[in-house]
Amino acid sequence: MSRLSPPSRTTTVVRPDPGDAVSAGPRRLLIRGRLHHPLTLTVADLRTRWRQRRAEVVFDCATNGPQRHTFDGPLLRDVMDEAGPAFDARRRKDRSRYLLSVTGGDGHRTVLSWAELDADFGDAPILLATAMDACPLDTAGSQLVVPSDRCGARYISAITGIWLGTCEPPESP
Ligand SMILES: Nc1nc2c(c(=O)[nH]1)N[C@H]1C(S)=C(S)[C@@H](COP(=O)(O)O)O[C@H]1N2
Ligand SMILES: [Mo]
Repeated sequence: MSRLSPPSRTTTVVRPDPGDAVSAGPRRLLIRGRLHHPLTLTVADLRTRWRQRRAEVVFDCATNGPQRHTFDGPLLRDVMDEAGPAFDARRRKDRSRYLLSVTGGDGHRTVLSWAELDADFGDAPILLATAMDACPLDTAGSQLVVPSDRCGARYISAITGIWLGTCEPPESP
């Protein structure tokens, strides 16, 4: 059988995949939800618009064992502050109701509570990495860094979105 296929009479339209770094340029992450200023950011934005921190971390992976990495990037809290969470910032109880959902390019998703990063509560130095082991993440996309976690599951890579909001339990079972 010939490996050459006859010219196709139908036209196939190939749409660029918005998550495809090649066709869409540098990866962008969308910060949306209950915010006054939703943001669309590249890794270069994360590097140039906020002060960079460094975290030397070790986390355990169920399949690959212990992983040791050095990450650079801004505090997630600093980036979220610019997005302007729509809570009453003066009221700790209001802030404590909020959560963040972070999604990776493959759909892997995790949640954080706002209180984990809030300086009046957990004050965890959670980063949106712009480099891992001195290698820039511009093409791969930013990675969530949760230094206080023993396990690696929340180190979401190739972040495409962060949502901030509240989640109310159903009224009754
Ligand atoms: N997008 C995405 N990020 C992810 C995962 C995943 O499946 N998808 N796995 C997590 C898990 S289980 C671990 S242990 C770390 C592992 O990171 P590494 O294997 O790249 O060192 O990435 C985390 N980040
Ligand atoms: Mo893992």
